[in-house]
Amino acid sequence: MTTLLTMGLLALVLNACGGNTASNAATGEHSDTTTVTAAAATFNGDSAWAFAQHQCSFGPRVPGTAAHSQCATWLVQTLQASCDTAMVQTGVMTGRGAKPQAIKNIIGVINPDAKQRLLLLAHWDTRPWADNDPDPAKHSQPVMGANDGASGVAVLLQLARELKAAGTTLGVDIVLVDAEDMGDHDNEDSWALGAQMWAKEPHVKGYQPLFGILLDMVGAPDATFTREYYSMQYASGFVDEVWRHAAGSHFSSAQGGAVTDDHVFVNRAGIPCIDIIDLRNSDTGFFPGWHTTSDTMDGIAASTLGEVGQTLLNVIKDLEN
Ligand code: 1BN
Ligand code: ZN
Repeated sequence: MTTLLTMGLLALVLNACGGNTASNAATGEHSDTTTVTAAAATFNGDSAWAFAQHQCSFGPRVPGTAAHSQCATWLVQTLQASCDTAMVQTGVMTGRGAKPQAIKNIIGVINPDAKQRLLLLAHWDTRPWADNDPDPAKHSQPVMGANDGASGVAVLLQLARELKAAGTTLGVDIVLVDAEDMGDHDNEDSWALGAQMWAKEPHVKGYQPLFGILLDMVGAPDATFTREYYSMQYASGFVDEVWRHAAGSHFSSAQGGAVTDDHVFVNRAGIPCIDIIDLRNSDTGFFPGWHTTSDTMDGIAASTLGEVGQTLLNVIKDLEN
């Protein structure tokens, strides 16, 4: 059983997000405007970097820890500041013999009444075990998840802030999913638990956006966003469209491997969803610090976050037309 809690509907602030009406504060006159600045011209990668840093300042965001719960509170507040509505979907997770833990998907909605919608996802939890660390003594330590966790969330928080400033006519749903990274390599269904929960019961009944975009590990200075296998299987046309709007050289036209990431479960629920993920030629197929204690802010480049955020702004601007 999951519950959806709506956190503070700030109706007055919302109008500022909509961007398609104008009022004269001095005269009280109110008029509809036909021109809407679709999206900010330049995405601020430095501000996204600071959002990643802030997440890491709580410590590893492992379900059941104080850092997880404190970060959840901050994420809700931060989405509330930029979105029309913020809500939390809660559930219970069991895994690896641990006692059941509460998990939370944190959701921000922009333009709730718009018919044309885009779904944006990133996972905000971090892996409890650095089981790929070169030092086996560290395998039971948690991962800080600057790249694997905080980077995608940081881009989406900054994007929400910029959409609020610039205005958009598109409906945008930001879903920060929990418990992506609790999985075992021999059990596909043990990954992406928050996304599985959301996919069974989306925050709106009959929810059907145009597309979904998942961000995962989008912060490395040498990131390579190849075309992930499942994204191509389910939504190759949308992969092409997003890559056409790529705002820099980290996007590669090469085919990447297959990753059982959150988007797989969203696709299985009937929503075409792609994964912008750093997939490269390495031992693991991921960045060198993947699931190690080295996944810290030292490995995050504002320029890469900026490129991904700018690409999303470009896509949104195009979908508005
Ligand atoms: C992505 C980031 N994933 C975990 N951290 C998903 C994944 C699942 C990666 C299975 C490899 C194998
Ligand atoms: Zn991971």
